[in-house]
Amino acid sequence: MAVEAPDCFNNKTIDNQLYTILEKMVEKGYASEAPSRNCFNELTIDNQLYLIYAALKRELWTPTQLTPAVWLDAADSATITLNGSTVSQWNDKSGNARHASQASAANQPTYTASAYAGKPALTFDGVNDNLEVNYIYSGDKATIYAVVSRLGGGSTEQWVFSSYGGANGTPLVAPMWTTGAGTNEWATYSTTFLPNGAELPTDGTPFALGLVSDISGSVLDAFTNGTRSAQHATSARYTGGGARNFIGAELNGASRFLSGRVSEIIQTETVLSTTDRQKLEGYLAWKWGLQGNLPIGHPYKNFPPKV
Ligand SMILES: [Ca+2]
Repeated sequence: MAVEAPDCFNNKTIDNQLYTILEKMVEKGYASEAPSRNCFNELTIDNQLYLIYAALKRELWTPTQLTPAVWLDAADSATITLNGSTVSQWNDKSGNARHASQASAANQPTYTASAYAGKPALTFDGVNDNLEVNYIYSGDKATIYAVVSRLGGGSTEQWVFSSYGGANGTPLVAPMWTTGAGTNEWATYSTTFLPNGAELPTDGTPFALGLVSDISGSVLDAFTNGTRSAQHATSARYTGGGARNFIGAELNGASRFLSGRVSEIIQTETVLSTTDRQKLEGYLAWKWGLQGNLPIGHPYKNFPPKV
């Protein structure tokens, strides 16, 4: 995108022209901090240019910075095993080999290369599609973020990701949505639903949802597109049944099927700091074209996070 140069740029010394460039890079997020103008102007032009070059070399931030427990990314086609047009396996990028898979062709989600704005997703039919994730967790702290869209129809309650730790219990990081009982909200599940009060976006509209659970701290926070949409004071775990996790279905993989699309899922076994949570929100927003939905004042509203 071309930007208009300031009128007085050519009247400045080279020192001050370079400093103006560096200031603009800080504003756009390419550099985190500029030295004072006096310090900068005392450097040789070689070193001034090197400072700018080093800032431009900064890489985009990715979830590897969080050491995720599970990371599933539909934009990385190398992680997807197709069975014709459906997906038999979605490989975990965390390095932990917690892959998601489905052996039965009739129950495999469809790979949609251009689900919205040219971006891919796995499409779950709301009838029987689901993937089982090779991951069991019953610790105290967890964060899950997912980029999803709802397609309408199907069960009144639909699970995006069912997290289930068996007899030891699991944190309540199991995003689902419900259109039953007069609600049209996304929620999580304990022994009852915990709706977050956030209306679901229009069917077909992708959005980023997040759940942060700290059992020992009795905190369960919900986030929608970078905005905290609910807080629940709860120390509950979900216990009972077998320890299995599914995308697109309830804990047994046999009900509450998702009629919707999933583009990315990231889970950590930590409660993210605000700084890290906002980086994750910024990463997801810019990757999936959702940055316009971040709230005013979000640190990554205007540029993506960098390392
Ligand atoms: Ca099916």
